[in-house]
Amino acid sequence: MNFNKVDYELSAGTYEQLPKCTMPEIVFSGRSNVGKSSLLNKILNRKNLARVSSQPGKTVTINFYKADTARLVDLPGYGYAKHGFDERNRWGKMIEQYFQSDRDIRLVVQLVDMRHKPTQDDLMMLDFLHQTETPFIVALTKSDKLNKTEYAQNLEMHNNLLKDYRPTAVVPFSSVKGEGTEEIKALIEEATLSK
Ligand SMILES: Nc1nc2c(ncn2[C@@H]2O[C@H](COP(=O)(O)OP(=O)(O)OP(=O)(O)O)[C@@H](O)[C@H]2O)c(=O)[nH]1
Ligand SMILES: [Mg+2]
Repeated sequence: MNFNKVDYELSAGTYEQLPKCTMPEIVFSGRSNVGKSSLLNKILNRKNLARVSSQPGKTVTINFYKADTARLVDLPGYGYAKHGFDERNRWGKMIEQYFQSDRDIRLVVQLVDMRHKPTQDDLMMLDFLHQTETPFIVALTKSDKLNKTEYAQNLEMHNNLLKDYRPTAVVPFSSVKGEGTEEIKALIEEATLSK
């Protein structure tokens, strides 16, 4: 897969707007503000393809980016406190419809903030991925914000908490330092070639 040749394709805000699945899909999921846009921009070697926001929770659509051999699918961030019940409901419905719309999902990159324990929403998502046997990796974001001791402690904590969900890999990642970029790209590449 050519990571340097990826273009924005479309944003879907309703089920009807989802594109037909015509290619393998790599899905990016995580809570609002976890660093999803930053990770996408980093692996695609772009400054601002996926918009990095200082205002969390702005993304309420599923965004599709097209590469030569796969689509990259950016799910809306969940768990943003200011979203009212209706908005959260809408989120849940969209995600559910996406996963149930007969896709060729090769890999989910689930983002979790390395500094903190997974949230209830993170655990719900991990549980869903595990239950549905969807292949996924966990990117532990903002790794640069931890000192050496915290880094080791939190890596162990996450590995322990995550192991029951059976991720293919757990990768510390920093969009600032670049840590984890090549490993995540290799795992995506491998997933697009699987089957
Ligand atoms: N230090 C550090 N900051 C990061 C990292 N990744 C993201 N950030 C910062 O965290 C904030 C949120 O990053 P985004 O990439 O916009 O997060 P997002 O998950 O796309 O957020 P929403 O789309 O709003 O849900 C921004 O201020 C980023 O600069 C990282 O690896 N290290
Ligand atoms: Mg974003």
